[in-house]
Amino acid sequence: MDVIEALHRELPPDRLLTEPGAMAPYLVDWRKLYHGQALCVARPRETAEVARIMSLAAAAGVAIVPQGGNTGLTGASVPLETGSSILLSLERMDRIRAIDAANYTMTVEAGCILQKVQEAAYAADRLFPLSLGAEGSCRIGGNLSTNAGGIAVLHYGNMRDLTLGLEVVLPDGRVWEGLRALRKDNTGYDLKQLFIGAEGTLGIITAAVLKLFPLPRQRLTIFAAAANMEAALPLLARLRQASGDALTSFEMIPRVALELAMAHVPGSFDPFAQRHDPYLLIELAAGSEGIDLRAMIEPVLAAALEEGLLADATIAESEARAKRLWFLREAVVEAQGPAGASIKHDIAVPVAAVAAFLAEAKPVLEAALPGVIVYAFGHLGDGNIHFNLLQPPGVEAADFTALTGALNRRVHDLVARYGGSISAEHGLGRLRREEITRYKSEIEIELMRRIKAALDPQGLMNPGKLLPAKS
Ligand code: FAD
Ligand code: 2HG
Ligand code: ZN
Repeated sequence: MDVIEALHRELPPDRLLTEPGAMAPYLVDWRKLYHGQALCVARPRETAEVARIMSLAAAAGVAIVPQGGNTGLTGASVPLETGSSILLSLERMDRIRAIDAANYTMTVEAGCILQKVQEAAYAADRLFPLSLGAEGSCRIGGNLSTNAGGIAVLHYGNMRDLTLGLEVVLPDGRVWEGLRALRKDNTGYDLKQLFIGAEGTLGIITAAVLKLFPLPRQRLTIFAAAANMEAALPLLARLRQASGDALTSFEMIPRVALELAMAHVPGSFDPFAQRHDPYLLIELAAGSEGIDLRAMIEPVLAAALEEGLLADATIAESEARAKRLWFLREAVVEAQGPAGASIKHDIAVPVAAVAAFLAEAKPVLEAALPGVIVYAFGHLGDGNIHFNLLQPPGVEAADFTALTGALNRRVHDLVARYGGSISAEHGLGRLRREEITRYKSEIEIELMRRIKAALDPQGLMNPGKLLPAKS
């Protein structure tokens, strides 16, 4: 009996798609760069069903590609064009299994949409702090498998820091029940860390225990115009210090991005009368009403304006205004689509080196491709910049994207010189799986291959992603 026939016996019709039209949305990535093929799309509802699918696939030697919300930016959630794998969508496993407010934890299934998790925590007077532009669509299993970052890493950490336990179905169909809700557990290797950030190459995450935090009673949102990039760093340090480390977001938006947002995304606006570059979107949060965030921060802003570190600054006077300012941050991402083809770089350098990196990188790229738009924005407080390049006017999209390898090389070699990373939060996927061989040592790649071979000896989990092809 072939694997599809066996799956038909296991799963009701709505949980197994084989018709091309029904499968189509699962086979193309968010940016529409990768168009894959699959034998079928399986949509199990329970861990036991995932385990059954995995053991049938293992017995038949068929590869599995896990998928959450399919919002990933590196092509990792879409199967290869060979059409020989099963796409396993976790979307039907979207129950919140438990919220333990006293323990500050919640146990959720991998298919839960991030926003639903945030809302459930809020209803229990708790905060689940992971937050990113795709939060209305991305799912916890995808967040775990990419070790997602987002806009509050500065204070709360990334997905790895927010996870206490996991339930994982291994490639042979056995279930590892690691749903521990402990802050301390030194009983050998921390296995959950292997699956976090593994991009589905080691097993299927089916559930997780997540950390919760006190719900902030106050937030302060500031949109500021820095005098220049160099001025941002002392401001970051002063805000952290003056607020007792209540700073949760420190995002950077260059003028070029605000302009493109205003040109392409309705509802975008310029918060200031004058033009400035760059802008900072800053947020602070305090757990208690007794702390006056505004009184703490206003003198820091006043001093920065006085000294010329800042050219202007506005504090949101209402939640609605704060939302409008955050809308600009999302619009900056959205504006890239209508602006034409783009080449993404998701880089990190030490926070103190961001200004120097940008000052060096920008002219290098502008000289390499005259007219190219350097669209560098992002999580400045984490040293993580989305150093994206947009299609120059007058150059065909195909001619521009043909330069991807050469332009990647310029950016990534410089990143390496600054002791940085070529993927701060989006992962390697298909996009950077070969590129990484230039920047990780042989020993690191070898250790990764050994882990892969130990957990997935048949090489069935998400082939062609994360690990470079063997030469
Ligand atoms: P998918 O795209 O479905 O999958 C991602 C990877 O995880 C794939 O390798 C897949 O095989 C694997 N996977 C999925 N579920 C499982 C599972 N249950 N078990 C094992 N493997 C699994 N990312 C950031 O880090 N920070 C941001 O600020 C950010 N902003 C974004 C804004 C927009 C508008 C968009 C479109 C994307 C953004 N992203 C960001 C990227 C993306 O949203 C994240 O990588 C997110 O974590 C992916 O979740 P997903 O459910 O969509 O995963
Ligand atoms: C963000 O920070 C995302 O908004 C998307 O990580 C970045 O578009 C991008 O390159
Ligand atoms: Zn980002």
